[in-house]
Amino acid sequence: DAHGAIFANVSDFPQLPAGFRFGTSTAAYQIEGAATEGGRGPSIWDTFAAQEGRILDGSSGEVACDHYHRFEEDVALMKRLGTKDYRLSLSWSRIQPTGRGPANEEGLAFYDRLIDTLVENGIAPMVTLYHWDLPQALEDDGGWLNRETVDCFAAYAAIVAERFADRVAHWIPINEPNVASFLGYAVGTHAPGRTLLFDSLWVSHHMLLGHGRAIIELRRHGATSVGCANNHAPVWPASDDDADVGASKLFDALWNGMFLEPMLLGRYPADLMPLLDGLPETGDMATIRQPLDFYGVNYYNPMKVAAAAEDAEMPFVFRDVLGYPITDRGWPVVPDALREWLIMFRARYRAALPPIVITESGAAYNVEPDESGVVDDQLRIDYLDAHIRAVATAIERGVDVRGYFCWSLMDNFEWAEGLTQRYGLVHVDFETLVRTPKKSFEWYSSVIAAQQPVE
Ligand code: BGP
Repeated sequence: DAHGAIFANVSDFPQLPAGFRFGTSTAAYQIEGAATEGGRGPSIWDTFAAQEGRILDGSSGEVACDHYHRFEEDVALMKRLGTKDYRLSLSWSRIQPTGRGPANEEGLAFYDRLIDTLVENGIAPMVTLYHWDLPQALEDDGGWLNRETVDCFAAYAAIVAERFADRVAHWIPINEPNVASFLGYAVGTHAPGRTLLFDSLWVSHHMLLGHGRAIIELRRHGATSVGCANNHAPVWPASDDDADVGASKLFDALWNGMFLEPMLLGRYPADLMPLLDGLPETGDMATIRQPLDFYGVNYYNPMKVAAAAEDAEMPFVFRDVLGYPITDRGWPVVPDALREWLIMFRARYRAALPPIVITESGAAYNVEPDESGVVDDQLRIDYLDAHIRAVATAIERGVDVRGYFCWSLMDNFEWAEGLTQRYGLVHVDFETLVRTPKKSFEWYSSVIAAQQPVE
C-alpha cells in the first residue's frame, strides 16, 4: 500500500508553535449558491458554467452547497470542528452587481450576518476579495485585460473594508492570480474561457496591480493584517536535457516567480523580461510591492515540465509526476515537496518574506457515506497528516509558518470539475444538501484539540 508510509497517528502528532492557526478554506462561488438572490449580479463563472461542455458534469454554482441559506449550520460545523479561523471569499457581484457603482445593501447585509455569526462563535474570518468570480459586466468591457478593472477592484476593496474591517482582521485581495490568469485567460479551461496564451501576461500584470491597489484601500479603511494567497507548485524538469531544464525554468518563472517577485521584491523575474515587452508601466511595481503581514501559500502538488515541440503554441508541456500515490483528481501526493518548497522559499527570500500561512492544502477523495452513514476517508486523513507534518518539519528548520487552512470545509463546486471532486472534511449530498462530517473531520478536530492552548 503506497499510503502505508504516511499513515496517520494522532497520538504522536507534532505540537505546532503556540498560536498556530488551524482553519478551513472555501470560496463564494463554490459554496454559496443563491446565484440570482439578494440582488446578486452575474459573474463570469455563471456565464462560463452555462456554456456547453465547459464543466465536466454540466453542473454550476447556481445552488452549490446552498451556503447562502445554510451558513448558520456551516458555522456550527466549524465550531464543532474546533477551528478558530476560517477563510472565505466575498462575491463581488453580490456587493456590486455590475462591478461598479454603489454597493448593494442586501449583499453587504448577507456578509454582515455571516461575519457576525463567525465572530459570535469565536471564529476569526480571513476574507478573500476575489476568488475568480468577476462581475460579468466588467468582463464585457475587457475583464482583467482592461486596466480599468483595476480601478474598479480598488473601489470594491474600499467598500468592503469600510464595512467589515471592524470585525475582520485578515484580508487577501486575490486568490491565486497565476491560476486565474493562466487557466482563465491563457488556456481557457476556467472562466472567462479565453485562449490568449502569452498575451494573457497583461492579465497577470493587472491582477498584480489590483493586489497592490486593493491593499492600499484595505489599509486606508482599517484593515490590520493583509496578505496574499498564491498557488505555488515546485516545478521539476522531466529530464536532465537542457531543453527540458530550460522549459521547466521558464514555467517556474511564469507560475511562481511572476507573482511572488513583484509582491516581495517589486520586480519581474529576469527570465521573463523577453516576454514582457512593454510591461510594466512606470510606477506599477512600487504599487504592487506593498508590505505584507503574511504570505499565503496554496499548495497541492509539484509539476513536471518538458520542452514542447518547436511548432507548439507554448514552449512547455506537462508530464505526469510518477512514483507517488495520486488523489482522485489525479494529482500526485508529495508532502516532501511542500517541506522543500517552504525551506527553499525562506532561504531565497529571507528578509523580504513575511510569516507564511498555508492558505489552502487538501485533496480530492470521492468517498460516499456507507450504509451506516459513515464517510471513511482515511486517504484524506493520511494526506492532511503528512502535509501538516511537512509544515511542522519546515518550522523546525526555521521557516516561520503561522497557520494551515484545509481545502476545504465541505465538498463544493470544484470549477471545471463541477461536483465530481470532493475535497471536504464534511460530505455534502448535492441532491438533499445534507451535510455529513467525515472521518477526516473527527481526525482534524482531534489534532486541533491535542495542540497546546495559547497561554
Ligand atoms: C485551488 C483553488 C480552490 C480549489 C482547489 C482545488 O486552485 O483556489 O478554489 O478549487 O484549487 O482544485 P480543483 O477545483 O481544480 O480540483
